[in-house]
Amino acid sequence: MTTPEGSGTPTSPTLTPAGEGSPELLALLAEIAAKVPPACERFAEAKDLAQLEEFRIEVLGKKGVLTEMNARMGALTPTEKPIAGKLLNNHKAQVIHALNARKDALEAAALANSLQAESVDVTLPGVRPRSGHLHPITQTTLEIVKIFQGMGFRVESGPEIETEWFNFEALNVPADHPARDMQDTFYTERNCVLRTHTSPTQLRSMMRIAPPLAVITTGRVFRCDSDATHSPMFHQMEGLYIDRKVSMAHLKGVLNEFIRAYYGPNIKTRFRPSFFPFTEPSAELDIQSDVVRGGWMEVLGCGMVHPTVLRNAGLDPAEWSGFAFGLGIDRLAMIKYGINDIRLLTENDMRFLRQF
Ligand code: FA5
Repeated sequence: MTTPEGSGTPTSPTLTPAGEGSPELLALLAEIAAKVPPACERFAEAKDLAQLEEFRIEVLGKKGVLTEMNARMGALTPTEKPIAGKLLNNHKAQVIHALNARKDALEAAALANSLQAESVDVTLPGVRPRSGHLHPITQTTLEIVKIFQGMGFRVESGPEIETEWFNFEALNVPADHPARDMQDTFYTERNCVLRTHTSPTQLRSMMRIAPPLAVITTGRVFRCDSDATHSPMFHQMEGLYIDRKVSMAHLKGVLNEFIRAYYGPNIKTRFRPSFFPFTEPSAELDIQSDVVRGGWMEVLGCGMVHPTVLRNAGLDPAEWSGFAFGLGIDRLAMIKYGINDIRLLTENDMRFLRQF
């Protein structure tokens, strides 16, 4: 019997010349013929490599059918052993061939599947990475700074932690003023506060720069305050113009010019008389807008710099006069973009911020 490995059906080796053998041999030969071909067919039925391995163990493993038949050869006579051994080896070769054939087929199918799953369609349009942008408050700040720079104002800065003197006293805010109450102001260490407005930079600028001067400052300010139009941390822009013979008309002219430049010609505004300890006379400016109940949003306080403040900065009120204003940048942005709650600006919700 010389079947090439894996091809054709192995033929039975010759028994004794009389065609007889021991009962053990006959039983073993019958069992080989009965069990091996079904084992080969089973391999062909394996669904995947894991199942094929299960079948391999059942047939060729330590307790497998072929291994068990091999062990039974010990009970045969010395002349029968080579007969059964040869038959068994031939069948084993056929089993291994069937196993390998199925393994190759399953591996090829698995490879084809994974190639299919991992395939990339290079003709599909790419996914554009999302790029960030400036926060709406930063955008608003840059825009309004540009407008004032265009009118000749230069940008100054001041600290967020201020002495009480710069934040209050120098600005003519007396010790018993409600703004100095712990309820309204964040106190840090002795004699210092988180600045409640950008007005301290009026003093710092007048003390640093000889008049005439036109300066603006932007930055964060802090107050114990929170609702739809009040935030405990918000942004102000301070403006200060000092020269000889400055009047309220100059102030109104500059503010009107700014509001038209920022919102366009159709915006509606109104000036109201008001009071600030550091300006006399004082006023507030409201802008008509649907974002607030009542339809008017206060956006800034302003007035003519108080003589006491000029004196505190070392300037003679008989010679120098000027105007100052402090506007809420967050509120300007609310009106521009139709934001009805100031807290949205600091919640950092990307769905909100992506709109700008
Ligand atoms: C002041 O802060 C004065 N320093 C303004 C000023 C400067 C007057 C120079 C005269 C001369 P007021 O507290 O009104 O004023 O605040 C100014 C603006 O800041 C308000 O009109 C408003 O737009 C904004 N603002 C005030 N409080 C808050 C707050 N809690 N949240 C958001 N914006 C606020």
